[in-house]
Amino acid sequence: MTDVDLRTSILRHLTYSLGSDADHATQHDWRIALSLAVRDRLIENWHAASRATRAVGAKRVYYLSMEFLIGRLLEDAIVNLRLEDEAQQALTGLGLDPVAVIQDEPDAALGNGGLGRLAACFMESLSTLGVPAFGYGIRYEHGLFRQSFEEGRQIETAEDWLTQYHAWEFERRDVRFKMCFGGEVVEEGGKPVWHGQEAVMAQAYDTPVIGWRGRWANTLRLWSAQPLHGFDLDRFNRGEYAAAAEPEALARTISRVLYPDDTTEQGKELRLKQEYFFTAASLRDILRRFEAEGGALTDLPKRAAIQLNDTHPAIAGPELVRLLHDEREMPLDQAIATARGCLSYTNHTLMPEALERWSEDLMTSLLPRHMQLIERIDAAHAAEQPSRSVSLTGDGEVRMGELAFVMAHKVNGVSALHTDLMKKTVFAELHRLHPDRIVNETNGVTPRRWLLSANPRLSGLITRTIGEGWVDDLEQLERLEPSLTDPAFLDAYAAAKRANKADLADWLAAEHGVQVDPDAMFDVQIKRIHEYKRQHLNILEAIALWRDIKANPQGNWVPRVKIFAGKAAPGYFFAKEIIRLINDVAAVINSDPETNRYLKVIFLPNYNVSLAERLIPASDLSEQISTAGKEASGTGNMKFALNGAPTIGTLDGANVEIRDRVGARNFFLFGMTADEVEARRAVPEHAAQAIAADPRLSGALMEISRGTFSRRDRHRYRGVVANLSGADYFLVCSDFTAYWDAQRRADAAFADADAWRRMAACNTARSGWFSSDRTIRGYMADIWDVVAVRSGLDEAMQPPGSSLG
Ligand code: F58
Repeated sequence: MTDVDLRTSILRHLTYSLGSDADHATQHDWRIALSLAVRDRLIENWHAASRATRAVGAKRVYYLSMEFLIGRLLEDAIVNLRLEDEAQQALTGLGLDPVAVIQDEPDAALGNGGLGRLAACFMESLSTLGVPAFGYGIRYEHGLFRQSFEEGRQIETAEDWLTQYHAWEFERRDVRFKMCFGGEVVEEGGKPVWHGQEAVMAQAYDTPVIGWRGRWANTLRLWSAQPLHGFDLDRFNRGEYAAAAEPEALARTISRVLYPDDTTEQGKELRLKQEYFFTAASLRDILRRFEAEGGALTDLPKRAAIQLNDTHPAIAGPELVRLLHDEREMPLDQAIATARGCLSYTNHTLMPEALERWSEDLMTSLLPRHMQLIERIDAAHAAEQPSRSVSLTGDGEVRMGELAFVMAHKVNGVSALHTDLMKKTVFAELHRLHPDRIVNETNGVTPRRWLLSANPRLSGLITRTIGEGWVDDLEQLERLEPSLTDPAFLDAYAAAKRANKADLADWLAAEHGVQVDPDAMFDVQIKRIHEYKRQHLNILEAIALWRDIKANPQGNWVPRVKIFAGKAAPGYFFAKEIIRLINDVAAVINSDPETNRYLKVIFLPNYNVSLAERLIPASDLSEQISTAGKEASGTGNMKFALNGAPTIGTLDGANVEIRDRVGARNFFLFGMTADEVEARRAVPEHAAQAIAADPRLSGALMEISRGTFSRRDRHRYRGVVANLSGADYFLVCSDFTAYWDAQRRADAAFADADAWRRMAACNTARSGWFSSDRTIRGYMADIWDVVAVRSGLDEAMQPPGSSLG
């Protein structure tokens, strides 16, 4: 394939794969033709990678995740295959705008936020490192909902990425498994046998995940739910048209839509079905591969490392025990030990309401054999602990976190602070019983997408300065250190940022009709809307600042553009109120002629991976202001630091480690620590005290209460104000003054352009540790016990006909 030039290949695909021709082709046709032409360049390496894995009998990583927030695939493939120049030339030669063609691709939004994006970064790093791996998840027909605003309020509509031709996936007609639900367990020949009542087919769809330089590609295998039997012709012929199609519709429901909830999924039977559906199909596939390759079942842990991304696939424990014990006659204790040898579990939250629990009744009716096995696993575990202090069930519920913990040989947190808190809080007792089980693997992000591809100006400068080794060895960014005092480098650094900001300003004007000054500070908070992430703290500061500017319009203000983006779970009323408040405040502040030279507030709709790629390279200040102890890690924080936006933040999640690395002087720290938060909550009237002590805070709240931002409905935000001045669980008021002060420190620093560019460049130079390559190496050594399979890969790079071809 490599001998065919890209332009020829695009034209061939346009003609022969799409049946279109250059005169009539739409942007979409060109984009698909380009995708297929690029895809041709990676298929052989993809196959070579799996042949190399089989040839050496390598252990594989299986990453089980309900979510893979992969975003656009075409640009990623072009960048990783180093086809940028070729693609650019081919497209311009065809009279097309390369940017428009690339941006024609819809995001694959198969995730809610950080957890799903982490899975996508991990898949890319596994391929870059040459580690044999499969990602397993669900091929949702509809990803995360699309967000728009109506009078400032969030409106959700269905997302439909799959209505377009999806150039990157392959349906595997030969990989399908029957999955059962419900029914009963009966004794047959002295053995319990589960007879499911309802069944659906899990159909595999594969997407190649290409690593840096295309040296290795792994597979993302997503399951789609399909009916077991086709269409019911008898019923149709009897005139029962709807009924004839019913079984199909019902079966497909399972992979129809991604749950958008940020809270517990209790009582949602469909969610439990989704979890079991993809987990069980994946395990079936893993065992099929293992058995095809041969080996004693007890050796499964030597060949398969199965990582559970949160508790959503925690049913893997009992299911694997069932497959080994019930279906393959391994003694129960050995089955439990074998399953544990394979399984490990990543925790992403300490918030009690987000820890999954399923009612025992639901579990019994949907998965009767699993409920029995959970009881057996619980009993076996209880026998090991004299105090019997931990139980997998209680109050009529199955505790999925505890189940995942007990069935895993390693359990990890996602930042140093989070892991420490896991040991002290949610898993304190289990940690005491199994002191070696919990390990920390601080999150990371892939530098290919989040720096090389998203920020070509900065990555070009870095490559010109230190060479391109940093792309897959991000700690080489340290080599920028001597340049941090070189005025020519700093000028170029600042020029790259300024150009990114000018591009963003143009886009904001063209797409959203807002004018912003590219020399203002771009202050950005983009993430899910949640009380603990405290977007309301940010907007309160904006209101207070606006009041201060109005009181002294001649003052020496540092111009700011506050940019927000993020979705609220459809059922999370308070989060939706925060969105509306920010939009209402923006409308008033942006149209105030007295202040709008200095302050603008923008809430961009429909936050997704592509929007993040646009915003982060153009940001000056990164808002990471969660209540300490609540954000497990954060990964956006790393992307901003890497792209030269210093953080204003609390000592929470990975902020702590970012600050340790970039240096305290290059980080605007504020707020209570996790310990202080606990103590403060115990103070009676803590919010009222904080409000009384800070006239800026009371002024901002007063402005909201009196309807300044909701003139036709003065009481609109009564609930928000009551929450903040009452329980204020997330301590917005108690942290306000410290936040205000930190913002003014940021203003002062920004006003000194030389100091600011040094601070920004320092963030880039010192963030190399936050690569997901480093994180994956940690999992490989501490949890999975796998090694990379790189030998033969350079041959795999050869055209067909080479030794591996
Ligand atoms: C996030 N969790 C953490 N959950 O909040 C964040 O601190 C961390 O950096 C990230 O994981 C990666 O470790 C998260 O994104 C979800 O989106 C769940 C999806 C399923 C429903 C419950 C929330």
